[in-house]
Amino acid sequence: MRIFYTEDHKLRDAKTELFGGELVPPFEAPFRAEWILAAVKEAGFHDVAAPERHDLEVALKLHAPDYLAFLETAWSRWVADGYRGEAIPACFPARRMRQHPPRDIDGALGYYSFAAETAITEGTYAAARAAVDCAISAADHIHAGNRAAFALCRPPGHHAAIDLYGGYSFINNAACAAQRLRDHGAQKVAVLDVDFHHGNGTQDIFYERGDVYFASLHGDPVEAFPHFLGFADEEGSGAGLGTTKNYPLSRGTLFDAWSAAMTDALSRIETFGAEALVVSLGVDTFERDPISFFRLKSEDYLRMGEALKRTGLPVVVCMEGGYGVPEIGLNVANVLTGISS
Ligand code: 7XA
Ligand code: ZN
Repeated sequence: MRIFYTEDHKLRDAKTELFGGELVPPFEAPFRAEWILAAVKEAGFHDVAAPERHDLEVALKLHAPDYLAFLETAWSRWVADGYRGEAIPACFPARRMRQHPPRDIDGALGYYSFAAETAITEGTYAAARAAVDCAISAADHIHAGNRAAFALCRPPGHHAAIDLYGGYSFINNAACAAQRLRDHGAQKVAVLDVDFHHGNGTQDIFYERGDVYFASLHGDPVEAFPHFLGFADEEGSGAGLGTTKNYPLSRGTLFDAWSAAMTDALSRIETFGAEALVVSLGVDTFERDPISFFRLKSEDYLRMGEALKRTGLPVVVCMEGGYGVPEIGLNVANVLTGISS
């Protein structure tokens, strides 16, 4: 299996995250990709390739043009206004307020975000573009006839909605991979999101589309980020009615219950008739993840990969979350090993 990776991910190296009322070192940091890369090589995956550079053609089919322009210029606008810290939103267009993009960067940050933990920094946009390059290159690799590819994306992408960033996500890598597969001629594509957190961005992007199925297994939003999306009654709308499926799961969920939900999701994806599968892979479902509450063990990720393989579908795996413990590398490697078995 080819791994798409670029050192450009290191351009995203924020120093602050708003967490528990403090500015702390971010959970989502460059060491994550390095640990994962080392572990997958250790597991025998030596085919590591730099992604091709891509323009915004794919992303512009998913995200609003003004949103992408905002991401590109946010840091320079922030610096030009004389701020010394990292760019963090502080005022949001909440209920009964006007929904329009303000001229000032303070207002624009709030308008284009749904959460305040994620600081925009100097290299954020460049790193986000490089992560998209990994996802698109992985999709191209599948289109060329390969059964699986791993996009070692950093920063992650699955919280990035049509015109909102947050949850460490800026541009939606998995959605770009799915769109690329569609552009290559796949009539129906599925995105299976196995990160601990609901993929609100991916759901938002495809909610009204009948050509991309979205299924997500995640911590119940009644007690987990992103809090305001990911409930079981969200099923898509318009042409997309019936093509969104959410599995909110409770605190302490073990692999048996988790796996039953995945089996159900995969069976729905088969019924849908997907020709290719994009997996938003977060390993923050691990029992010792510092910000999550499922209880998966390292060996469970092997079973997860084997189940993905049994679909018989070509698979693009895009890296999402998973934090703080050395096992993130092993857990990702186990998924890839299962897929390759
Ligand atoms: O999959 N998404 C993540 O892993 C990021 C979650 C961000 C949570 C921030 C809550 N303080
Ligand atoms: Zn996550």
